[in-house]
Amino acid sequence: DYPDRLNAGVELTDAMVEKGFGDHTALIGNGRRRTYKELSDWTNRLAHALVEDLGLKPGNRVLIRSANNPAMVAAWLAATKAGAVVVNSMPMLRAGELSAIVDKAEISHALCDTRLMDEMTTCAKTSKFLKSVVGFDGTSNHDAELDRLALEKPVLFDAVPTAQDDVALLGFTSGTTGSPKATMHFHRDLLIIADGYAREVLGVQPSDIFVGSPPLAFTFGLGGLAIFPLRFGAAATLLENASPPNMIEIIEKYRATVCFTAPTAYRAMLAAMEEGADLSSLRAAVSAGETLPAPVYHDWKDKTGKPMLDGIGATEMLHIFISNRFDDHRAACTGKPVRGYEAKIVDDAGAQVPRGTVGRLAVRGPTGCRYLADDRQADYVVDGWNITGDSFTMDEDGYLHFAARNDDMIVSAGYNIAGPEVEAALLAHAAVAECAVVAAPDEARGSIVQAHVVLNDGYGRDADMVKALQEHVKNTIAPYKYPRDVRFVDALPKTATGKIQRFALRQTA
Ligand code: 3SK
Repeated sequence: DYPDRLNAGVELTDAMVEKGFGDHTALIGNGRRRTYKELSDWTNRLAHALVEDLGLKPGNRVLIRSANNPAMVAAWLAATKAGAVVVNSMPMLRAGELSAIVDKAEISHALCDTRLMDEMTTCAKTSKFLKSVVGFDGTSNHDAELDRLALEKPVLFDAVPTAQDDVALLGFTSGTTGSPKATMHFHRDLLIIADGYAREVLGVQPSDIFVGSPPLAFTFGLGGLAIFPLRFGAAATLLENASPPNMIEIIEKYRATVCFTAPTAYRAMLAAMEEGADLSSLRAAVSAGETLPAPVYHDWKDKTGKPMLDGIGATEMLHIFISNRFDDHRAACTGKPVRGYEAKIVDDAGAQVPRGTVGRLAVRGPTGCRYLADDRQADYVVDGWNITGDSFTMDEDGYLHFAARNDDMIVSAGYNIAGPEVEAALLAHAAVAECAVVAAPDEARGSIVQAHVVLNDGYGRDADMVKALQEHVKNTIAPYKYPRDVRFVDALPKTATGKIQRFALRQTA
């Protein structure tokens, strides 16, 4: 039950001060700690600047561009308090990718870490929607335009009394086609994921200290590294470069208790434990974003004596909706629905399949998919059930087991990479006549992007060409999407009507 008037930005800051958490640490990052009172003051000052200096109006769409740091969290909360609809974006995105988001979401204001301004400025030059692009200091030294505007503002702000079902957040997902889709989430949704998953499954306490790697631009990261700790008076550590060694350093330094990351990073942490890394403070290790291999689950249990909690979420659903529990966990199993959610397995016609049969995972609950202006809504939500892009089985006891992705999405080390987007980037290289991109299994990353490439005449099939194509992709779209495996072929397998048979390539992967 939430009140009709609800502003999630207020609930995660000012309301926490009122509840007595003012002196508790809220955020740790870039060498500084901020209490809940400091976060409340900071976000109120920023909100004043957004409204009074930048002309932000309730309902305006605001893009935030930053790596994970306290300043990004403050910018997000401030814009939310001012009634904006926020899009958090990945720091690695190039101007073309930013433009696609700005156009789709009709972004009027962009708040950008000054260190990432170049691509933002390029995007702004051609945008018909952007009215204002302002820099903030991601290092928290308050040394950028937005920080200076905020500095003299009052520490109290009358937040916009948004309705609980006003849209607060647009979560972007590139989907299977590479054309970005935005999922709309309400103010109440931001609290539901905390009051559901984080409370029921993780039992978050004010003494918890969170650490993890998913970008705040990905709703997995926004929930796990901002909403969940702030909802319960806990502390979030934010790392701009959340490599496994950096996460280990933070876990050891702050005795972090809850970790959100993907199996690839847990595998590296397990190896570091052999070398003496001390992860004993972690009481909860959440794994999601890609399926958890059974050996990682077992190794973690053997070395820490605690379970690793595998779960599945989706940007469409906002966060994790099926999960293992501390007292109910198994290897090679995603667990059972989080309280409030229901799951079933259906065939292509939408009929429920018998237990043990592979089918599409359908889920419904208090959060769900609302695409922004996208015809795919009717495919994703059918009779109130969200039909996910994953194939699962449900066993006799109601546990859910992942089988495969239904589509062309490649999940590599926790990143969702749309194959067609990589193909488009490769095709822009003069040497490439045709190409097809598929997922290839990889021990460390779960899957990697594998490109099958037909070259134009006159280009050599050698290591230099592989490197050139990889560099080209890295310079065209976000670098993590580049094909780690490039194979040259004479021709691509095709149907009689000329469609590329990617399934045939997957079989050779
Ligand atoms: O795995 C995902 O795609 C995901 C998305 C949003 C929130 C949480 C998760 C695990």
